[in-house]
Parts: sequence; structure tokens; C-alpha cells
Amino acid sequence: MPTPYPVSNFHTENIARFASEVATLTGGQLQITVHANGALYRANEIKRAVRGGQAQIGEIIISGAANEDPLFALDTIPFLASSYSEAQALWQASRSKVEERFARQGLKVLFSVPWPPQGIYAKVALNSLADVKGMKIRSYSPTVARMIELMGAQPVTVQAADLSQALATGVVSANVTSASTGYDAQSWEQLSYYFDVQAWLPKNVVIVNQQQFDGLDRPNREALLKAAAAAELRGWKTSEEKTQWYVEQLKAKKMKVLPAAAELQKALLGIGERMTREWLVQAGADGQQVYDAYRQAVKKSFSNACACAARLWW
Ligand code: PCA
Repeated sequence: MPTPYPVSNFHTENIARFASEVATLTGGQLQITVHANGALYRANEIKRAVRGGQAQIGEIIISGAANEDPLFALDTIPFLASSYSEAQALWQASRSKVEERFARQGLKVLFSVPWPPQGIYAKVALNSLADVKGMKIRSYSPTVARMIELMGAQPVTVQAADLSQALATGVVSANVTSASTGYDAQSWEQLSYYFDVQAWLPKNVVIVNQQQFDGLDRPNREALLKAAAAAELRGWKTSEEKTQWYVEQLKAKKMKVLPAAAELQKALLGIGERMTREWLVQAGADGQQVYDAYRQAVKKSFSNACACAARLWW
């Protein structure tokens, strides 16, 4: 089972526990060997390896495949879902369509877990888009790259496993990610600021090759699904619980953790609005259906007190 992130990351820890539960539930018949940190397949190769059956199961970030289908881009649209409860509502609204898109590629989704909210790391204070103009900013997906372009900066795709090196060698001077990956990459060694923008919560999925899954006997299939359901619940809980801890670690390393300055925030919200509109055009009727279901769910459950108050276009 190839996975992209370090052994000590909470996603990987969750997956290690999933693997051990599968072994227990199947009485040792089904053994999953986790190869973390892009060591077996690089982050951007894992999906193809699972499709081709070179690896039976793997972990990917959904938005890494955003160029293949707009449904894979939904959870990286800035400010569409920027809290855990909104991210959960978005997942409930989109899950069946996302699963169907993976199914078309012969992949079965076992479970999905979000990253903590995404912010911007930089060497210098960022107050407005003028401060990022032309800056080389690290991206991990086509949607993130699009946002960086709209910010007037230059996106450079760097996988998490290569992030520390890219920062150390000056390939990029800023980064878009969570407090979690910022911590894993020891960002304080090169970067001084973390703007805790809380722009979106991208999700990873654990996918299994459908044919390989179908080849398992029934008790083993059921064990896999049972462990997967538990891993999803546990993963969402841990992600949310650990967010503050990660932010505290950045502060302890003397990073300046700040909200985005008002002018920058306004510009980013405008980019979110534009990217939402662009997405709706690309995603067609299916996209509109998911979007409407999500909006309705958010309006119903959070009414006045929601983070979506910032979304002036709603
Ligand atoms: N960490 C991953 C994806 C999003 C996140 O928080 C990364 O930066 O590659």
C-alpha cells in the first residue's frame, strides 16, 4: 500500500491502524504493508499503480486528479468549505458522485479523511496581492495552482515528500498547505510566517483496485469495509483534534502565525468566488446538483453563525 506522506503524519498513523485492524479482523489472512512517504510510488504515481494492479491499495489526495474530472477539484475551491462541519457537509453532498468517478477508473473508495484547513507560508509578511506578485509558490494540485496563478504568482508543483528540499534550495519561497504539512516539512527552517487563512480542507482517499477487491472472499471484503468505516470516523476526529496542536508547534518554533490581512483576505475571497463559478461551468449538471445539495445542507445546519458569512456571493 503506497502512501505519499511521512510515517509520523496523522493520515499515515490512521492508515497503519487501519491495516492492523484489517489483519486482526481477518485473522491474519489479509496483510497490508504500508509504504509511506512516496517511497514505493511517488504521490502522483499512486493512482495509476492501483489502477494497474501493481499496488492493490493506496492513498492519494483527491484534488491531485483534478485535471481528470471537475468532481476531483471540488474540495480545493477556496472558501467553498472552510471548516470541519462544512467539509463534512461537502463530502456528504459529493461522496456518491466522487465514488462513481473513481469507479469508472476501476477504483473503489474505501475511506476519505480531510487535512486541516489550508493557509499560506511565506518568508515575508503578505498584506495584499502586490506582495505575492511573481513569487514562486508551491502547489500540490491543479486547483491550488490555479489559485496561485489568479493571485498573480507562479505555481510550482512540489509533492509533500520533496517540500523541505524545495524550500531549502529556493525552488519556491512560499507554500500553500496545512499546519500539519508545514510541521512535517519543518517549515520554520526557511519560512517565518504562517497565514492561517483556512481556505479549504482537501481530502485524501484510500482506494482499492476493484478487481482485486472483488477477488477477496466475502468475510475479507467485509472486514476491509468495516475497518475502512472506522478509519474514516477516526481520521476526521483526529484531523480536527490535532489542528490546534500543529498550529501550536509552529508557534513554539517561533513562526509568526497570523490571520490573513484584510486586503489579502478580500482578494482571496474574490478568487474563491471566481473559481466556484469556473467550476460550475466545468462540472455541468452533476456539479450543479452537488453544489446545490451542499449549499442547502450548510444553510440548514449553520444558518446565521456559519463561516460562510464571508461568502458574500451566497
Ligand atoms: N498537506 C498536503 C496536502 C494538503 C495538506 O495539508 C500537502 O501539502 O501536500
